[in-house]
Amino acid sequence: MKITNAEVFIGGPGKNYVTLKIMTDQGIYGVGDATLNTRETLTAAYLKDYLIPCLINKDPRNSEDIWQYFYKGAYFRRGPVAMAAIGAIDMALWDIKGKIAGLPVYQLLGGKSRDGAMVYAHATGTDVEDLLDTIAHYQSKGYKAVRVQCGIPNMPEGKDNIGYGVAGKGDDSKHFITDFTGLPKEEIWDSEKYLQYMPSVFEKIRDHFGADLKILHDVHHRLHPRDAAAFGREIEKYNLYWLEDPTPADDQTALKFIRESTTVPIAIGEVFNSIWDCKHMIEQEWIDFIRVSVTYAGGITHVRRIVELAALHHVRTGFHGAPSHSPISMAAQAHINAWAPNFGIQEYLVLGTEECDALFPSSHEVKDGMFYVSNAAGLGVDFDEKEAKRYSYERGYHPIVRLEDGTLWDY
Ligand code: CS2
Ligand code: MG
Repeated sequence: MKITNAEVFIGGPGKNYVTLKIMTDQGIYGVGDATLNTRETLTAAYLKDYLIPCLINKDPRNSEDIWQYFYKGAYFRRGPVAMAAIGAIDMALWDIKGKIAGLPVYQLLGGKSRDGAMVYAHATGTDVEDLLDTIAHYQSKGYKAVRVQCGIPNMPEGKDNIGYGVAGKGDDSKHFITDFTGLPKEEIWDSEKYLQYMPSVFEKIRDHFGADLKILHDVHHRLHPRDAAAFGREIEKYNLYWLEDPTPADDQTALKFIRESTTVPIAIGEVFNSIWDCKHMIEQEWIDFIRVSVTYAGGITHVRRIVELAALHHVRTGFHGAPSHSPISMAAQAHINAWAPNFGIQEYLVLGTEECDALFPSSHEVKDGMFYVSNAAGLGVDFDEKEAKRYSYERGYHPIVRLEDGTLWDY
């Protein structure tokens, strides 16, 4: 069996999805997602200019060797661009493997360890009342877990009028905005205002919804280790499911101090792209959840390796699932989630607009806050090239964060 051709498409409804399609001489094809949010053309170029020419005539069944070929063969290894490109190829090869076998990918990984995988929704409020309404909305739809983000009173808005955590009801687009209208927007951050206010938000959520709701919160890399440690200690009584990205993710040892100071569960890793970015913190057992994704961390082959390491150290999965992931990588993650003995939870934002469903027809199902993986052969998601013609690339940026005096801060 041979790979005959591979093509890259960019675009989607409100997104620059980077979709790879690998064709074979037996008519079977596979699809992969290389969407590196706000740097999408780079993964497309990496695939088109460097990887695809080497793929032609390779046997698609040798997914491990192909992974090693592109990882070791680059010499300058790792980094989000290379790993997202390799990841897309890897997803497509697992898709092909499943289609050859006539089995869903989770069967090739070791079968199902659970029927449905718990997902969490994003609940964001301009203020606490708004947030409580949004949580109630998700609860009524059957969600057992929500990530809660709230506008902080008196947080300066900055010149572009963006305040931390501020978004319309049930809509997270403003806080984690990808903006397509010019240069990056700027927002202002003030750790003190955040730290003074946020514990009262958790208190109100617990008072309102009781002990069973799983509460997650994302600090988005914005605290110093000492502040994060003190914050974690202060909010222990609200029994969070996790505190995400308390400090910038570059520094693994910052987690040691937080871990030794508080029992708050720590989740990190959405910006990691290799096992080497998280090996130490996993082995030291400084974290509770690993947030890598198949897109940014080299596909199923590499993420499986991270999951296996994590399992040895009581670390559970909590894969990244922001809207920048196309339904292809969400499907690939669903197969790992169905299998992984150390599955924790999956981030899930409703992608299901009619346009998105038409572009990526899929047989996966999300119901009552659970993701039910498809039994179709391969990844269980397709890509409609005719639909893709409706979309084109548009440059977008994440916001820039500054302190009030102008100092540049972590987004
Ligand atoms: C966030 C992301 O989902 C999350 O946990 O941290 O939305 C993040 O802001 C984006 O993925 C950046 O592209
Ligand atoms: Mg996050």
